[in-house]
Amino acid sequence: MSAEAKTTPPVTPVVPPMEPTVVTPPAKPTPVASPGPGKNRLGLTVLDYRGANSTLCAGCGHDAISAHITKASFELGLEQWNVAKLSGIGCSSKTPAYFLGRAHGFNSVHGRMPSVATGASLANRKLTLLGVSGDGDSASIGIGQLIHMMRRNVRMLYIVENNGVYGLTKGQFSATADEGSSLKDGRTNELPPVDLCGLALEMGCTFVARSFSGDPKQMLPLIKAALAHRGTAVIDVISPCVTFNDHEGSSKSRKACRDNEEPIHELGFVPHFEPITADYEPGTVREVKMHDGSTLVLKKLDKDYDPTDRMNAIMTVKRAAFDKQFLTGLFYVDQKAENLGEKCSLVEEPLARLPDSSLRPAASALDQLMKSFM
Ligand SMILES: Cc1ncc(C[n+]2csc(CCOP(=O)(O)OP(=O)(O)O)c2C)c(N)n1
Ligand code: SF4
Ligand SMILES: [Mg+2]
Repeated sequence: MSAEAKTTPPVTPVVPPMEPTVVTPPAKPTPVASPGPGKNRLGLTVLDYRGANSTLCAGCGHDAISAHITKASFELGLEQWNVAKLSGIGCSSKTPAYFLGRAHGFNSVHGRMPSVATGASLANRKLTLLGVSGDGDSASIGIGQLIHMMRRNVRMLYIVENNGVYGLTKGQFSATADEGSSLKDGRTNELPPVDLCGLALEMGCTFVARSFSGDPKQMLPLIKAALAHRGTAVIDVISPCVTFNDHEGSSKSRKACRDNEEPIHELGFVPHFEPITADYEPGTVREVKMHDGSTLVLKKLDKDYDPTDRMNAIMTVKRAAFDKQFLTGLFYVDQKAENLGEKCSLVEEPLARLPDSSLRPAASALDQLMKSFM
C-alpha cells in the first residue's frame, strides 16, 4: 500500500435517502364534442402534432414519411403523452425528432431499437409504440433483433424508411439494394437483396405492408391501420435518398418509384369513432375489422386480394421480387394472433403504476404459490 493511501482516510459519499417517486399519469384529454374546423376529436390542430424542424436534405423521402405520420396521428386524435417514438441510427432514425413533439422518444444504438421496444411494450402495455428505422439499421446490423421482435409479435408500428443505401454515412449500398442497381460512381451491386416484407412474412409478422413515401393516399390509411393493429406492424416504405441514390440505375429513385409503383388495392381507413358512410358496390371491397373496432377498407383494383392468407402473401411478394415489380399495399394482416404481452399474461396496468398491494403479495399468497409447484 502506498504512503498516500495510508494517510488519506477513505471518503464516504453522503447519499441522501431516496424519496419514493410517485408517477402520476397525465389526465386523459377529454374528446371534444364539436372540435371546430381544422381540429381533431381532442380539439387539437395538425400543428400540435409537429416536431422540430428537419435537418435532412431538401426532398428526402424520409421527410415525406414524417409528414404522413404527423397527419395520420392528427386524424386519429392520438394522445401524444401515451406515444413512445423509438429509433436506431441513420438519417431515418433521426426523424422521430421531426414529428409528435409532445410524445416520448428514445433514440437507441444502431440496430438495437427492437429490443428497447420489446422492453417498453412489456413494461407498459398501454403505450402506443412507433418505431422508425432505416434499411441499414434494420436489414444489416439490426436484422437479428428485428426477426425476434416480429416472431414475438411485440405490439408496435415499425416503419422502415428504405432507400437502399446508408444515407447518413454517405451512400454505401445497403442490404436491400437490388441486384444490378448501381451507385452514382458507377459501382454495381452484385448481391441479392433482403426483401423485408418477405422476411416479415416468413417470421410470422402479423401486419406486413409496402408503400412509397410519395404516395400519401396509401400511406395514411396504412399508418392508421398499423397503429390500430394489436401486434407487430411492419411497413417497408421505399423512401428515395435524393443525395446518394436518386440517379438512373437506382431502383429506389423517385422516378423509378413513381413510374413502377403497382398498388394491389386502394386502401381506406374508418376509425372506430367515425361511422362508415361510403356505399360500395357489392364485391368491390373487402373490409378488415381491426381489434379496436376500426375498419380497413380494401378496394379491389384489377383482381381481388385476400390479405388474411399468409401463404398467398408470401407467394405474391416472392413473385413480385422475381418479376422486379414494385408492388405496394397491405400484403398480410392477422387480427387474431396474441401479442407478446398477451402471451405472457401480463397485467394491463403499466408496471410503474402498480401499487404496493399488487407488488408485495401477502405471505399467504406466496405460500399458496409455493404449494402449487409441489
Ligand atoms: C455500431 C455502429 N456501426 C456503424 C455505425 C455507422 N452508421 C451510422 S448510420 C449507418 C447506416 C444507416 O443506414 P440506414 O439505416 O439505411 O439509414 P439512412 O441514413 O439511409 O436513413 C451506419 C452504418 C454506427 N453509428 N454504429
Ligand atoms: S443523405 Fe439521403 S437519406 Fe440522408 S437526409 Fe440526405 S437525402 Fe435523406
Ligand atoms: Mg438507408
